[in-house]
Amino acid sequence: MSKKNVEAAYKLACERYAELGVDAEAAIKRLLQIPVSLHCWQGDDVRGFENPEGDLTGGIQATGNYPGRARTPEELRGDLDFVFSLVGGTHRVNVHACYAEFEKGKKVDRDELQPEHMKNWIAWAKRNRLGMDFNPTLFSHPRFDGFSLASRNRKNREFWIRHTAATRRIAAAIGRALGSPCVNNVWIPDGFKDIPADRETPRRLLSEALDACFAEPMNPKHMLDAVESKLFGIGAESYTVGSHEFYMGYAVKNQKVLTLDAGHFHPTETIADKLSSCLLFVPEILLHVSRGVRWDSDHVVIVSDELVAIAQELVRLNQFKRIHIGLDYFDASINRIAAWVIGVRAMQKALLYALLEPLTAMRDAEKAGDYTSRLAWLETAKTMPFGAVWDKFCADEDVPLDTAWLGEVKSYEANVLSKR
Ligand code: RNT
Ligand code: ZN
Repeated sequence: MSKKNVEAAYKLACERYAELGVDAEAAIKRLLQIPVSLHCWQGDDVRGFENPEGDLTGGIQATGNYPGRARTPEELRGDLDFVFSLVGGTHRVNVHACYAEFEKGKKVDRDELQPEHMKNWIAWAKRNRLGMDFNPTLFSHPRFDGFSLASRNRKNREFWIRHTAATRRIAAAIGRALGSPCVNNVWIPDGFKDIPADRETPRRLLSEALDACFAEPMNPKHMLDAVESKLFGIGAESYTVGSHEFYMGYAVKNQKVLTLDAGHFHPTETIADKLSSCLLFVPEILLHVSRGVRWDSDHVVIVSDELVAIAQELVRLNQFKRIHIGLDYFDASINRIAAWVIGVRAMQKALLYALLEPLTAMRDAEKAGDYTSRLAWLETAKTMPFGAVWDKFCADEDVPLDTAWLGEVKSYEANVLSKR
């Protein structure tokens, strides 16, 4: 579509939205201020750089073998650079500890990681004006015995405590260097395939282990601790140590950031409804926006009803400073760059859609007890010219429209990915 047509369609759209009391220009401005944290692990199927040829060895799984995954830090950052050229707005990058880099012959195990092992990521983020988030990697490692921080094996458990403590120092160094707090998210796969005889001991061990991990005081200006629950995992169907109740309790008691992953609840539960409750009791929330299909399948995020519900709740709560938006999925069955681009753009589209809803009219109707009008307004929004505003956002950000980015990804595939 020509620039002229984008502008013409946008002008008409602004007039239509104004009739509903909605300021489309203000919606675009607000969208520009909402950072989305891009997960680096979509680019290489969560493999990391410790053992690049090796497969994942436990606790997490990616499916698919589409060619062209990033094999080195340079390839991964290069792919991310390309993704950033296709998405507008403000962003952060979310990196796992297993993406640390070592000089030749100087590899250390995860419990000895230092900020210097992330220096290339930090320098790259700085150059690109990106914030960064971080995660201890508590899976795919010989010390993972089906359990990590909740392991009954004291040596293993202490190894994972040292690792998590090390990542907090790294996260603080990242946050200090980039001038923006780095959220360090703890997720563990620990659990049992079959019915446990003792559900309590692993949870007590986890609670004590977390206390040990978090013992060193950190400046919240530099880093924030987050904890992520899960309902079940493959091979841990009957019992997951770090359940929602566990971490909700832990985060409330210790005032930690609570991570809500859209794929980590029963399929009919939506995290959208959880935000307003959690925010009353925990200081901040980290979202892992994902798309479960029947289970926590980590499908690429699209503009689904669930995503729109999350975005609506974010806009209605209007507490963007307390809610960090991160993406978390890994699809190795399609072009990985496209997977990133579709997911980030979907998140932004859902936010823009929510920012363009006639919220004042809906709230007025609700206050007056007029639920008929509230429902009617909700439906009216669905046929408004949302796409014209989205195109204008993309055009202003100098990124391709929805009709054009795929062509660029296909060329990148032909020129870069297919040579790997
Ligand atoms: C796994 C969790 C976790 C991971 C990342 C890689 O079910 O969602 O957040 O996806 O740490
Ligand atoms: Zn997650």
